[in-house]
Amino acid sequence: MDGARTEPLLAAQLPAPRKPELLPDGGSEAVLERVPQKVEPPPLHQVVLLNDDYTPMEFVVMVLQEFFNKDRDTATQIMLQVHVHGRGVCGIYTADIAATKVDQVLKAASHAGHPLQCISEPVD
Ligand code: TYC
Repeated sequence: MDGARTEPLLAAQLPAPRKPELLPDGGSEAVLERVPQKVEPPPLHQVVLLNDDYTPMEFVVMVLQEFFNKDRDTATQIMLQVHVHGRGVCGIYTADIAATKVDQVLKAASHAGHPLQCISEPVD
């Protein structure tokens, strides 16, 4: 016999629990320092309307008011920017929200029978 124990230890045979160690300040409770979290802001995406020759200007203005919360003057300016320059930014969002906006615009355009195109792209 080498003295190795084969029976399970009874509670009474277990070593007594160690006393919590005293901290240098004499207290026995640890205080965790708050560690500043380094959280990056989410990448942003811009929703861009593209020009075409067929979608009525009024429909584009309505889309900008309805889905991008623009007032009528701002919506008209953005629509004209797209009409003249080929594209225009409707708004800047997180990726999920930008994708939802694109979906809403494409569904509304398709429902109304217009070829209006809308994309989302990362903001640099
Ligand atoms: N070019 C269109 C027209 O002359 C108007 C238009 C503006 C279409 C913006 C799309 O994203 C657009 N009826």
